[in-house]
Amino acid sequence: MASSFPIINMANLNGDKRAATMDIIHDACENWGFFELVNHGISHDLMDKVERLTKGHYKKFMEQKFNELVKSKVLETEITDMDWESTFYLRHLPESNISEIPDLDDNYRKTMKDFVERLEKLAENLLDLLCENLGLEKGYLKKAFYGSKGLTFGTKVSNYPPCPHPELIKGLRAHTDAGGLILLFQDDQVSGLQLLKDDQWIDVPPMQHSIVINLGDQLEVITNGKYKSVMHRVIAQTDGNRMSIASFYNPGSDAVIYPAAELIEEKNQVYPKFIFEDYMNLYKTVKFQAKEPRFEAMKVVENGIGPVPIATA
Ligand SMILES: O=C(O)CCC(=O)C(=O)O
Ligand SMILES: [Fe+2]
Repeated sequence: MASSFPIINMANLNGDKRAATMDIIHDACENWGFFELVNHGISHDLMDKVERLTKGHYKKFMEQKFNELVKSKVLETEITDMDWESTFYLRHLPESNISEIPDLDDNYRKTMKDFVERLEKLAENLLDLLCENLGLEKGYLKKAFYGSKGLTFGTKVSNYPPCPHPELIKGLRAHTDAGGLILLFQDDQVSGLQLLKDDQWIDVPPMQHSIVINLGDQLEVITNGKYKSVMHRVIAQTDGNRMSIASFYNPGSDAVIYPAAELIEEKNQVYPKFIFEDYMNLYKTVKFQAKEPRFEAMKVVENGIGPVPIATA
């Protein structure tokens, strides 16, 4: 199937190309962990506004802070405990904290609220497409994420400023995402995001008004490994400031995550059952390491022997 980065034209889900488009999504989830959406239904005007306000906000409130922070860093040898990025976080679900975040004007707050409402709908729609491809009943994945207070949805707003020595520091070190489904609005001019496929780093191509989707560790667990979360990283650039707005559609903190019974063949359950919050607590300490030891550690917890620490050196 797709030998170059998978691009999904969502308009094709409504006509005679539906089956072929669903196949591309399935292949992307199995073999790439990533795909890029066009004609996703979110208005280009809204995306342009989000981009303009985010870039303006960076210039006004973030750029100077970042420059002061990096002034004291000597870039002579490789730096592996820091990323060349400037970020802030917004939470939307279970409760929004947008009104409490400083330095956002009313227009920016409202625009981000509008944008993430559309992203939430898009995420729900996509999860149901995944259910269809997996043979799970509609709504299965949303329900699996739900927990007692509902799922969590948040946005990391990042800028990756120009870097004098991209060979010595990453924009963001390689990792898989811990959660469910990630929706990324990335800069259409300045590139940098790469994913690992067959031991090679492949660029995720910037494309105007597209939304990049990737799968987090929880979807790998729930699908019993049919779908995979994939390592990705951001390479810092010498020129240009890269904007990225990553929204994380994740399980609720007390959601119990485990492989769907329909996807366990011949009792071949290879993934553990755990509470999402326990996974996140582990993830925070080992984010920039391989995911497999995390799954193994959760199995030990499941079997009542743990928790066991993962070697971090
Ligand atoms: O900025 C990007 O393109 C990717 C961000 C990312 O991978 C993350 O925040 O987990
Ligand atoms: Fe990520």
